[in-house]
Amino acid sequence: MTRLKAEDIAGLEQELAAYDRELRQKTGLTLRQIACTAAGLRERALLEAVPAYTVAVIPVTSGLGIISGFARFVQSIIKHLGFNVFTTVETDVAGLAEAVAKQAGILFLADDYRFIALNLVTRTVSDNAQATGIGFSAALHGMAKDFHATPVLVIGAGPVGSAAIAYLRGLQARIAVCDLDQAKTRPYESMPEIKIERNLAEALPKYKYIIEATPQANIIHHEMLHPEALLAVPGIPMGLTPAAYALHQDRIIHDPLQIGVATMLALAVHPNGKRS
Ligand code: 2YH
Repeated sequence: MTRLKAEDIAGLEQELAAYDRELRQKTGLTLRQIACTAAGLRERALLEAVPAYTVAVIPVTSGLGIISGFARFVQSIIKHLGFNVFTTVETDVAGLAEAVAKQAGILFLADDYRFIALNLVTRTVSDNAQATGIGFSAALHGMAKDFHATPVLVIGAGPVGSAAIAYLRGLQARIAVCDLDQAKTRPYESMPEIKIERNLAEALPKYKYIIEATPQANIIHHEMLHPEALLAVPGIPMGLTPAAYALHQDRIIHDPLQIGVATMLALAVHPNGKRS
């Protein structure tokens, strides 16, 4: 699992409004609408939840420790969606105590392995990997529209890719999956509706809709991509080479935290307490 680095998120807080405009232009949906669509929550229901919840972000020092700017950026994404949110002064267990003492109803916290949102009212947990998978799928759906006619290739069948596949199945999309690790694609062998692609270089040019959910850098070169390819790229680092990214960037959705965090929040306030 990739651990974010401070440079992955540096400066993005100031660009949130511009990123939201970019999402709207590319997908027809704002960040909040992408999150709500992915979580199966009406946008109005999310906004109605605003007065009911204060959100706290708790920095966690365990493992490799604090990532500079991480908690602040998570806080700014949640604020951008309209919620009252603060970052605790204390970290770890003391931060949890502080968040509850200050009446927070939803807590965001991450160590090196998991990044979760806890809803203390509904006692539910939403998970960043799952939220990222479904959030980027909803964003790609906004860009692509006709998943029934044209198949979607999911590259990487880890937690993010698997969540994307589950979401796409719910949309009755035509799905193909490619992962170098055959153990990761094995669960899909018993699903005849899902095509398993064994060779990325051979598979890529055939697909117009792509979710790139691998932690590998520079595995996708420009020549491998369909000229009209639309890509949702939650993978960090991104699998496209810098040249491929530059040539396709008008057709790519890529961010390190925004869609995942927004979708975690929408899942966390879901009245049916959708669980990861
Ligand atoms: O980046 C990560 C992990 N790879 C989990 C991601 C799950 N999709 N964790 C962030 C660690 C943050 C740190 N503990 C902090 O600043 O609080």
